[in-house]
Amino acid sequence: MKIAPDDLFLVIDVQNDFCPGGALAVADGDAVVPVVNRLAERFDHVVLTQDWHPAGHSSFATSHPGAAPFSEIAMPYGPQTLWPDHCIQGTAGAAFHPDLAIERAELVIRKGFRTAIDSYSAFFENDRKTPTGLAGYLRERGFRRVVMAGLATDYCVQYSALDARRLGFETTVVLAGCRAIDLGGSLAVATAAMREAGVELVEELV
Ligand code: VGL
Ligand code: ZN
Repeated sequence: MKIAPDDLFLVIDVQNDFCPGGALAVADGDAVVPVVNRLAERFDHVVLTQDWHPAGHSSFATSHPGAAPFSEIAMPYGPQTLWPDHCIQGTAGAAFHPDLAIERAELVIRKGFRTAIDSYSAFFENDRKTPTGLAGYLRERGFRRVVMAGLATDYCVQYSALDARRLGFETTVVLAGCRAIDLGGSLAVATAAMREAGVELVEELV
């Protein structure tokens, strides 16, 4: 794929808490860092997302007495997986991986900052309705295609890719720059859903 000036590289949640040693570590999560850095150099425009929760966020198992991390509960907006406390605003865990090249990022979009609702997607909170503002930003700047990578393939990358497609952007996910949580087969489900929606899945961007 030739990279065009109206292609955007969207880097999803490459933060310490999703890397080995972090609160919600994704296996091999830090392996995406050099891949993402190399990809970012090839694009004219780069945007980052940052999972950014207040302490006591409703997606944390600790906010629901008796609930175990990785179990699921019903929220007013639908089913919600409960996570270990992670990416708490201002903590080291919420910071970007120290080796992530962030200098060229033109925008950092933070998400998950409302206590009552989680936000996997870079575009909408988990009600799939409340916008983050990213779609308006991308449209106003005239981007046509969104190429993305980051963490985790089956959660924030998947939700962001499905929404980007739904919003009418050409959408590519570079799998070499992604790693999955893979909870109960969620990676296979996510991969099928992205394909079905017309998201282009590639191992590398050639
Ligand atoms: C994520 C679970 C909870 C992600 C964020 O970045 O994929 N997953 N918060
Ligand atoms: Zn989160």
